[in-house]
Amino acid sequence: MSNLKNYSRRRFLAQSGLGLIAFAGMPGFLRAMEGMQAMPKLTPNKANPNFKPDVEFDLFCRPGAVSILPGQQTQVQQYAALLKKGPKETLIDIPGSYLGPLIHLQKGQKVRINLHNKLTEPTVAHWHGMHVPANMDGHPMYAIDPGASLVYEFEVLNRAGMNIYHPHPHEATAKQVYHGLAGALFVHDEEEAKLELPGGEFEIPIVIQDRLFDEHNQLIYVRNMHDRMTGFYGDHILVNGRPNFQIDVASRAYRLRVLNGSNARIYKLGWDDGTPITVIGVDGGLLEQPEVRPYVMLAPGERLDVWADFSGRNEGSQLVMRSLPFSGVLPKMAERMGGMMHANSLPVGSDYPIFTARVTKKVSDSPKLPSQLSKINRYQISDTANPDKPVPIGISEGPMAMLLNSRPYAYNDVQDFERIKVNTIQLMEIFHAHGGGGGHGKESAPATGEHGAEKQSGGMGHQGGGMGMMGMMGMGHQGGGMGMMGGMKHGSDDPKGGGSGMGMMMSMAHPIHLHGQQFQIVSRSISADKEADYATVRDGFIESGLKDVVLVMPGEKVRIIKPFQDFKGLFMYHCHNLEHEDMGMMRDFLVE
Ligand SMILES: [Cu+2]
Repeated sequence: MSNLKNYSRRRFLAQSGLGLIAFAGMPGFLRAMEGMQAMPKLTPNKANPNFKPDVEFDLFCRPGAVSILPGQQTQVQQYAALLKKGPKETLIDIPGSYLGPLIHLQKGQKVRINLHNKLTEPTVAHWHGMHVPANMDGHPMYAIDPGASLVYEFEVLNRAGMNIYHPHPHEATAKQVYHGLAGALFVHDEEEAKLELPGGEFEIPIVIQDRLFDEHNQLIYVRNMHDRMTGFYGDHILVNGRPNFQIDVASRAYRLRVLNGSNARIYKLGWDDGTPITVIGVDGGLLEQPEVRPYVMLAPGERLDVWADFSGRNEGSQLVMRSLPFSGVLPKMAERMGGMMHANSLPVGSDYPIFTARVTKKVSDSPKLPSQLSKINRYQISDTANPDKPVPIGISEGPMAMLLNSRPYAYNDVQDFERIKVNTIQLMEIFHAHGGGGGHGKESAPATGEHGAEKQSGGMGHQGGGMGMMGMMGMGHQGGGMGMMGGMKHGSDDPKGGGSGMGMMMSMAHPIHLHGQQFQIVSRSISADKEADYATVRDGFIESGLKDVVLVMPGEKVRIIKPFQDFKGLFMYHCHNLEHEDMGMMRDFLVE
């Protein structure tokens, strides 16, 4: 409380009725109060002379300017790459885009990537979806200063799939991704090659992002705490960095490699003429068999492999991929507060176009959709090391912050339940534990917990995230504090644990991402009071493939099985709503 300016600003916000959301920026402050450790600064990894790469390239992070909207160019940050060794198809630029080049790797390749920071701030690259050693995973502790370089060396162990590379520096991931630092990384293998799926010009990356521009075509980013609490939303949909994206297609089958590269926006993808979507893969690669759905949900960080067959369509016809209407992903409170802040002309869950496919050529031949795509090695709950005691991933939603397991991110703050034995398969449960940064232990337990996680996460409330923290900050003595406490108490007094409580008011959908190997989704369950909203999204979740992001809706509980093989060290788990991540909605598993 030494910062008088912050104090008066907070008091002002509290008195003006904005206090509840203004506290969203607190985790950094909480961390300071608790004396948690600062992120260490490590010496950047150098090339290992004994590592013989099959592929090597330089990857530059640098400022740039690109034409996105008509008129003035937009200042961005972007990845650029230079191949030093390996097949020339390894790197494919997307012309005119701020996105980094498409990286194509083969399973089994040894890869060296030299990351060069040409920005004016620290950065580090993370290979989202890739199973690599902890010190190659782009943990924030490996961030490098401007002018510095960092060498990554790893063998490609993943099966074929679409992955993402993006920055992961401490509390600056969202801003850097938003300004353009992101790209797609494809792994290919024999299982995929045998299928002879549409390739070359018939395989099209579709990276969906939303951005907000000022009158000079420059990117606008977070303006207030409300933008952080809900995540940041633009009002222009870009595909591969372009507005009003169109593809010209022949009347045959295409393979669309779709990635939601948005910071926070969730899409409900569907074709405008009601044609169902045929999905052949998700985050962790090909499904075993195609799935046909009326629509598919795609949250930040999630990928979709779509079989889009334009056979039989006439030259001149077009098909539009839209985001269809849905509800329930934003906090009810934010919906109300939203009206007082900056109204977005493209509300989440409204109906709007993503891109258009125009049939410009009639052909008679098309590849056929294989009925069997791949074989997935599946685990049973009995294969897990903890069938009766799932590792808890509690989504802690409070007026102060969005957190995981009631604790803001801090380096070297690994709790007992976050220690994982290497080469084990773990059962994990993601659930909403209401009462975020200031949450009380009682509500930290899962609403319907009948398992070990209840005890573990309940205990956490007492260790750090609970009332003690509120007392420590002296909230109760300051204007808005009491009101907030009152609201939270009210919530815990409610026998159903929700509806009128503050946690419930802040409850929203979170795309939860776990670093390292992909997981299976075992089960999802939704609380009865959320059924109506859930009905607008439920048919859009694909559970038959391997995932590394799962969208957890308000009132939803998701059980997953995740292997932790081969590598020891710190592996992050976090919300892939990137504003939430930077707010501290991130933790580490220590694999040992
Ligand atoms: Cu989140």
